[in-house]
Amino acid sequence: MGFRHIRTPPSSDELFERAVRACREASQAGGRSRLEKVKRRHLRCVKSSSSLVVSSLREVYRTSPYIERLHPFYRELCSIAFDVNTYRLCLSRVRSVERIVRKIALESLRSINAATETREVIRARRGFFGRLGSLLESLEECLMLLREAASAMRKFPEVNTEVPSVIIAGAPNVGKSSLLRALTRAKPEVKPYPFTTKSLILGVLELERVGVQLIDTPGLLDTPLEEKSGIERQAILALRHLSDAVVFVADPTETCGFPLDFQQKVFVQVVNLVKGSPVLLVANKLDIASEEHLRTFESIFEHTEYLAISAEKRINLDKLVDKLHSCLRGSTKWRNLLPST
Ligand SMILES: Nc1nc2c(ncn2[C@@H]2O[C@H](COP(=O)(O)OP(=O)(O)OP(=O)(O)O)[C@@H](O)[C@H]2O)c(=O)[nH]1
Ligand SMILES: [Mg+2]
Repeated sequence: MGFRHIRTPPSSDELFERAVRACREASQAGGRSRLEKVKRRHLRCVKSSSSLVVSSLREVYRTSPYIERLHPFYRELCSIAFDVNTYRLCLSRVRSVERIVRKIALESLRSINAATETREVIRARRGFFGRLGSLLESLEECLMLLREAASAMRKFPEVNTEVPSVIIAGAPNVGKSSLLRALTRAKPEVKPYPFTTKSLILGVLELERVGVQLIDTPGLLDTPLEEKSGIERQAILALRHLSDAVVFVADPTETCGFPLDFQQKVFVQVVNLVKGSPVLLVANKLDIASEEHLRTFESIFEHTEYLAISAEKRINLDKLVDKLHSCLRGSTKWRNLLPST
């Protein structure tokens, strides 16, 4: 699903101005009598402005994604970014306004054709623009919401939902982005303070000719799910809907600023969220971790199996890649993608 090319719906003022312009440009017409000339001019005016408005409104609802048809990950992302119910109502409102515009245009064309005096022709044309103006004005709130939704969707990460995905999760400042940098060509920001990553960042790791998608996520706090911030919720959505495996990055040195028992609570939350997908626990910053750090780490993480690595100094990354490989090899997505030769 590509969101980059979603068009921005016009405002109602913009649409009305375009309609007036289309009328002006279409108004050159000949005819035998004065009445006939005026009629032809105004018929062309109403026809071209109404068809411009109709096609613009059609484009709005044809190019706006149907939320129901999106992958569950994007569906939930939409519901975080904007009011999905109003979005749906607005799309159907655009449809119905498009129908009404066609109807009032037809009525005006009939009145112009039936007119016996130029005054009547002008009245019919003015009537058309009067109704068109108020119809479009009544649509402004919806067009505004659709514009906001389009601009939010354009910023969505371009996740490939068909390829195996590994989510890199953990508390803030533990080295998640450093790991993505070390394993892929992606260049996420790495800073010595928490909350650097504010959205999902993608990288690709080639494993046996399969491009595995690695997704770096914003740091998670140990708060209950319903209290998560908008930024954290992106990480939750990725874990819930996209993860074929998770690399949970912990920092045994606690230089990240988050104590180990805090990180362990986040770990439990992640394991519960991805029910079913394997979660690989890694202890990062091995280059500065002491024996003591690792012993405390092991006892707080209740002797869960883990791999000690250093993302920055590239220690044990080959072992991590091997582990990921064996986790993903069995997945359906993997089998579907692996070239049969
Ligand atoms: N010594 C050492 N420092 C590391 C290692 N990996 C990451 N760091 C440092 O840890 C800090 C945080 O790194 P990031 O990769 O930005 O951490 P993050 O988990 O993505 O942080 P947020 O996006 O804020 O959640 C930076 O100062 C890194 O240089 C490592 O293996 N060893
Ligand atoms: Mg980061």
